[in-house]
Amino acid sequence: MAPLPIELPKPMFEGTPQNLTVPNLQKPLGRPRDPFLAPAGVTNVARDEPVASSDEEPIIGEIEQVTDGDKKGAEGSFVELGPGVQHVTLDLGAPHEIYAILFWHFHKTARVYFDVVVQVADDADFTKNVRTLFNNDHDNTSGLVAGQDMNYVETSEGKLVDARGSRARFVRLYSNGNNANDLNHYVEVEVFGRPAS
Ligand SMILES: [Ca+2]
Ligand SMILES: [Ca+2]
Repeated sequence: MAPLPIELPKPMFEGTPQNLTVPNLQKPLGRPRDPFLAPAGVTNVARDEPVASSDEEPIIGEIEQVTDGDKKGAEGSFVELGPGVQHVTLDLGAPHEIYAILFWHFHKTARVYFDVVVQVADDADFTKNVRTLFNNDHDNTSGLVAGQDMNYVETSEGKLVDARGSRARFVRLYSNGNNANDLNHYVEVEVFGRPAS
């Protein structure tokens, strides 16, 4: 086992604001995230892989920015999807053993994105062998299934979800606006894994 080779973007703000009035909000750790251990040799297998979206005509930017390797928080480094429930689906091209999914919706300012759900599946339409790895839609607004995970504040560290070695080709992330507006954003999604044997 070895720590994931995570490369973080430059922070856009210091600390974590305490004045966010969001229910069920995870308390900030107050220090860098602990290293995440996975089998040695696991890398980001999502880089430059194709992405589909429920909003194929983003308001700002291009869907391809989800996996282009640019993780900067600045204007021009995120794609903006329309209001309400939207999702992006990454195609890894072949089945992989997935150990972690790391994603940044937006980290220019501190925000909380709502109804964040992360799933993996064997098919692009998410009908075969769907597994939910993270879900903070506690009241099932999105109609997938109610989740138990907490809301969290976006930072330059991104959100890391333990995928526990799940075998899958497709990764999907849902969101439903954020505490600043109804829109949905992605700076980058990384999938740490290796080809399934
Ligand atoms: Ca990007
Ligand atoms: Ca909800």
